[in-house]
Amino acid sequence: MFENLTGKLQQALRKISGQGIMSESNISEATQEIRSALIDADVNYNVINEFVEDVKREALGAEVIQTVTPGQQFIKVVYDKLVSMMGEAAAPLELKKSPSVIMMIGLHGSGKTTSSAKIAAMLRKQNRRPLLVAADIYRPAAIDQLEILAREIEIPVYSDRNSSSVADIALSALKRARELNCDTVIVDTAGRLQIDQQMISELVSLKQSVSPDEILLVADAALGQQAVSVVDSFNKALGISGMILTKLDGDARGGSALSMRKVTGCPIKFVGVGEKIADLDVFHPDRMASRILGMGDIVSLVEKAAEEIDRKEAEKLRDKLMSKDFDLDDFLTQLRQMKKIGGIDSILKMLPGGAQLSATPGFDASALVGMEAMISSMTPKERANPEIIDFSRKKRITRGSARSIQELNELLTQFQTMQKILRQTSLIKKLMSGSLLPSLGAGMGSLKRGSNYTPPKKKKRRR
Ligand SMILES: Nc1nc2c(ncn2[C@@H]2O[C@H](COP(=O)(O)OP(=O)(O)O)[C@@H](O)[C@H]2O)c(=O)[nH]1
Ligand SMILES: [Mg+2]
Repeated sequence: MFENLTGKLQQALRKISGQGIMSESNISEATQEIRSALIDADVNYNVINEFVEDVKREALGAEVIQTVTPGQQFIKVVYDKLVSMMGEAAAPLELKKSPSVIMMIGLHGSGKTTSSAKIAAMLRKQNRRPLLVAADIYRPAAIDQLEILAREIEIPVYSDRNSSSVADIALSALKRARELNCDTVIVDTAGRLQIDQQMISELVSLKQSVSPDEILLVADAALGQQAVSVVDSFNKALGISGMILTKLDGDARGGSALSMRKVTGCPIKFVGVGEKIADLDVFHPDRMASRILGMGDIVSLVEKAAEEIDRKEAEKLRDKLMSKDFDLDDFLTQLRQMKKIGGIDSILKMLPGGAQLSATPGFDASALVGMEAMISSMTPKERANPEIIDFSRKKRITRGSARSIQELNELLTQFQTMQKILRQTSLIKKLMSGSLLPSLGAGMGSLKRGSNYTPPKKKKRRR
């Protein structure tokens, strides 16, 4: 599947991957080719436009990583945007009630019955006890089909060939589930060739009778853009919780897998990749993007290079923190740096004992924002010599940063403490012993809350 799309994307990207400079014109050229590849794959037009704009903007604004080519970096941008187009992360089933109910809906032939059995088999592997329910009462053959599949995978099935009420069947099935000690009920419903009112009202009454944990819409990937309107109508009438795209092993062009999430706002939870029971995959946007691009090696190369830069920045920052002439100006630069390279947490992890600090109750990294505002309102002289900050300077600084005198006092006290401790050569020992950590933690927490800052009590040394 997707061979065509993959081929075209690779062609577009290969041209750019070796290029040493990323200019507006070669980015434009590459995105133009990507655009036409996506159009051919039947991706929704608006989604394509948004995607192309995002890629362009990000590619032009991206900071250059020395160890990879700009072209490779561009591929990573395309990959990232593909992942976010498909929903970032996998969306697991949310089964909360006991027994939980999953309702399978969709057009005739989309793969509801097959997918019901596939999900049952998958859930059993996760140590759940599923019960399949035959609620497609219009075709006896449909009930047979589910029973045969259920027998094959040795999962109990509930059916009632004499009932004409799907809601009743589902309620009786719930009872049966409790008797059999089953924890998940999967209701396979009837579909039609197109959406009609009778089918919808039947599904609505079914929904009302058993209030399902999940309503999964099963759609054939080959439907492409047409599937979007199907999803929309079902969603309006019933509120679906997720989608299963089936027949991705077939000649689907990929457009629905790529754009369904963006267009409908509904996550794709699983994909069907064959007729067999095992042919059901959890939908992982990142893996799918890798597969579609077929350039996973380049993507991980760029990821590694970017991580390396973060590591070096964090090391530089750590050295600075430990150097002797650390003043408020440095503090400000470091605060900004911290934000850029993924927050204080990433630096703390590298400091001896830092992991302990970020786990300290009351420690709140968001207090850094307030600190930044106050230091920004200081003059360079004040930053270099905080001791000259008298009352009138304090009034000016707090006005400029919209903070209280008390907050500023806390910052200064805290900075002094920090500076003093940082100047001591026994810093590492202190960090390791944890005695510095509670003081920083308490200080930052109280700054955030704006309460009185109480100097940290002497803590017993941890072992
Ligand atoms: N190749 C392939 N065939 C599938 C997939 N899912 C379902 N099918 C086939 O599609 C046909 C219709 O499936 P069925 O479950 O009966 O659809 P329903 O009418 O929605 O219940 C059957 O022949 C299935 O074997 C899939 O992911 N890949
Ligand atoms: Mg069926």
